Amino acid sequence: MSPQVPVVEHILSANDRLAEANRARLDAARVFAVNLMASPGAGKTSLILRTIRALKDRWRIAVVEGDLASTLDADRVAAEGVPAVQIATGGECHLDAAMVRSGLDRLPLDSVDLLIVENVGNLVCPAEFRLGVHRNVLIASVPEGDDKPYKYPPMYRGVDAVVLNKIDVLPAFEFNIEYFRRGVEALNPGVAFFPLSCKTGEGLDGWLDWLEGELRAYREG
Ligand SMILES: Nc1nc2c(ncn2[C@@H]2O[C@H](COP(=O)(O)OP(=O)(O)O)[C@@H](O)[C@H]2O)c(=O)[nH]1
Ligand SMILES: [Mg+2]
Repeated sequence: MSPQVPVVEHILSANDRLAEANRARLDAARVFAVNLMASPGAGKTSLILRTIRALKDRWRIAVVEGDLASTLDADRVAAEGVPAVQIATGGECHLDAAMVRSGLDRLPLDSVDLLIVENVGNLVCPAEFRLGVHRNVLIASVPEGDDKPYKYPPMYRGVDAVVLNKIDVLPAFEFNIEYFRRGVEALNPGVAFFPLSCKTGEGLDGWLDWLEGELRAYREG
């Protein structure tokens, strides 16, 4: 056995304990939390901005932004008038539960209904680290190609919804939605699936209805 294996297991189980503590904290404040994962440039921030604009009159929203460096995304979110915290991971390719905890420390949780977490752009590492959120969402996008579920299965397996963004550029790409969908279904049967465009707004209603439905069910449960 590799001497590295126990070390990795230790890190993951320590992370799981912190994730449970994050969940307890969110539940105590009745904050419904969603983690968005995707490659760099798939449209995580664009979907967050669209979601904020559509829902902020009905729900109190806050955002935790994860990136290797810079406050660019948090600045864009804050410009919408919602609380935003930027976590600079300093080179780490994913958020972990301790980073999310430091984000929670800096947010007014008692006056938040929906917390959106933008994970670091990466199609591999974020799948390994539980954060304590209530739902995990993967955003794929048309320019990445229709074979990504076949090549990056772990990310697709564990999520509660798959968004396919940038459908406005479908005519410019060889992208077979049925092939993509079959790959997703093989890994995660019945998962919620939302083809949409953050640019044109097409398909956004399906995503917003799902998200709001999950949020309502959580708050009524
Ligand atoms: N054509 C098109 N471009 C998009 C769409 N959504 C996002 N983009 C563009 O894709 C780039 C990356 O978007 P961003 O939201 O920053 O992605 P992130 O890195 O996943 O947060 C930006 O230039 C966006 O304007 C879309 O639906 N259609
Ligand atoms: Mg972003």
